[in-house]
Amino acid sequence: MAHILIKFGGGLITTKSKMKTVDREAISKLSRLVRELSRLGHKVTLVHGAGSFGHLKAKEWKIADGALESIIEQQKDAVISIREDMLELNREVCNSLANHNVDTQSFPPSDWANEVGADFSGDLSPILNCSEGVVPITFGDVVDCSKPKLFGILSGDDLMVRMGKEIPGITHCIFLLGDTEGLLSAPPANPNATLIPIWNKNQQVSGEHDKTQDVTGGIFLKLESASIISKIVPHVWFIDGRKPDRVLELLTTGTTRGTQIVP
Ligand code: IP8
Repeated sequence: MAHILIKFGGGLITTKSKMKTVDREAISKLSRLVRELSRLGHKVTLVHGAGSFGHLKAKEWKIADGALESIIEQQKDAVISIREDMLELNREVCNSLANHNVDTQSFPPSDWANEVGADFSGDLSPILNCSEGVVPITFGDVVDCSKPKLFGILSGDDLMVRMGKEIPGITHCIFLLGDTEGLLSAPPANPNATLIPIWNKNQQVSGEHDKTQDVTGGIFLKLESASIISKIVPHVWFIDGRKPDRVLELLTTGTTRGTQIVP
């Protein structure tokens, strides 16, 4: 049986441009997928992104830059507020999973992680030792950092790298995306963009990072993260999260429409 580490992209479970708009329909479809994977006997570990529950306020108050003397008081309020918003989004996801008979246990990074980037510090063992039959879930968050930064943004993509590397026995690592079928030859809005079925880090990509809405690294951070994971985890994929059946197809046939990331 497989152990599948899945990230629900923030753009898949929320509308990224509109403050705190959750996509319940998308989350419900993903919950059905997790139930089906569990029913088939696979183990699932989940990460989710922030979308409009994290990036918009983080951008407004420059949280990714760390503490800035001139706006520190507003930043401190924003840190509290973003953490609350992320807990709210996480509750949405967990409630939907519970409605589909999937038991979860949440691990909010602000409780257990420090520093940013894929080598952040924090003990993964509670996630690793989560009870049998319970799906552990964590998410991109604002975490405490050492001085002078004081705080920063830990992306769900960084969590994927640590977890992909350190959770023994992960067979599949899947990034579910909200607006594309996988990695494209050009940004999704370009009508000439075609799907790249298999990718390694020597292949150039002409991506785009929407800095107006995204305080972490967009597609580039995702690619870098997936490339690191592919050295350890056998099956690493970018798949269209609006088509969760493709994950089931991958598990049953060994392939699907999407982008496979190889070392
Ligand atoms: O959406 C970002 O996580 P990501 C977390 O996984 C926040 O990059 C709070 C913006």
